[in-house]
Amino acid sequence: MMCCVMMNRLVDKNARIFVAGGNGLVGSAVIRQLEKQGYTNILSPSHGKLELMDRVAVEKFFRTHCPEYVVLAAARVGGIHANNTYPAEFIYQNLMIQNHVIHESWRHNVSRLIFLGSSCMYPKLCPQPMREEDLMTGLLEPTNSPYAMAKITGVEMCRSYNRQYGTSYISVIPTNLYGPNDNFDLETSHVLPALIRKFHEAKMSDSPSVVVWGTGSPKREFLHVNDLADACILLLNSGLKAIHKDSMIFNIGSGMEISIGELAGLIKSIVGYEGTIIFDPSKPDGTPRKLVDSSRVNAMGWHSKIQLADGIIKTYEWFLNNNIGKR
Ligand code: GFB
Repeated sequence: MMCCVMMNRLVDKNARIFVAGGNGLVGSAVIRQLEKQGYTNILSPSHGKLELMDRVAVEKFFRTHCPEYVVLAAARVGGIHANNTYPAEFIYQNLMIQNHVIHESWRHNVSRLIFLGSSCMYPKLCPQPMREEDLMTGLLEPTNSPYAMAKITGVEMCRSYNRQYGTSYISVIPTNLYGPNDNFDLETSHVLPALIRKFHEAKMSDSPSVVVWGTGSPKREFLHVNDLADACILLLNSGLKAIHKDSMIFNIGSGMEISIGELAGLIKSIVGYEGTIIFDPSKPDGTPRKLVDSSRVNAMGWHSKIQLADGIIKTYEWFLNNNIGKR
């Protein structure tokens, strides 16, 4: 059920838009696409200039710069190993960042905020594809439940502020993302950048095999981050107004699922590696499937445009052009 009302409201091209987390995968894509669409007044101080875990600094930033719109893409993120190894940091840092940014947005009359959630907020064994109504209906995947709990809290904060204060804050729930400015560190990255790096380095050093974590059987849905950024900008402009607690939450996915084993084969062929793939089942598989139902945002006119193979080719080019990994 689509429970929101549409009003015509376009974001002025000179509006002050604060993109929190502008150096990250998502934030940098949002800035890139905003600039491409002619937005001229984007505020995005670096981590060094604005510590989002410092409430006083965040309050001062809002008071000084008066952003009219906020895209909250700043977060402590990482792949399955990082989530599993640093659970305290993942829950604490994400709660701090989102508490400060959402609360100060409300205190400083921000008209529209987009909060970035994650598909790991859905229950581990959620029926597929997962609908926005399925949030909080079951147990979470243990490897990332601290991160997921923090993100669920962010969604609940947006809903609560909408309900009590009449704001119109939107939560988006992207599926697994990839693209330029991703993290390619083998310990902390997500699977797609990790495999680009592993296959590239194995090709360069003539290694006979590449190790892929887990059994290779879990399935994931991948979305190029430029497509997500376009969805965020569409929603920023939508003029939606909440009239139901679930109405301001949008899954954002490509609808295309692939097993980790098949993904490894695809990346291997794009990189041009000729050795063998070895699966390491001592490493966790994580959740078996994570396909989101994107019909809500599709109904608003957004569809993903970048095919997985094309997106991986472009991301590999970016990896090479930015001298990441050993050559
Ligand atoms: O992308 P990923 O780290 O995170 O792992 P999740 C996805 C799957 O790829 C898991 C396997 O089954 C991994 O075991 N995999 C195989 C690898 N080889 C590798 C490798 O070299 N590196 C990595 N990282 N994985 C994360 C969550 O879950 O997804 C976050 O932990 C967040 O909280 C994010 O939600 C989107 O998809 O399992």
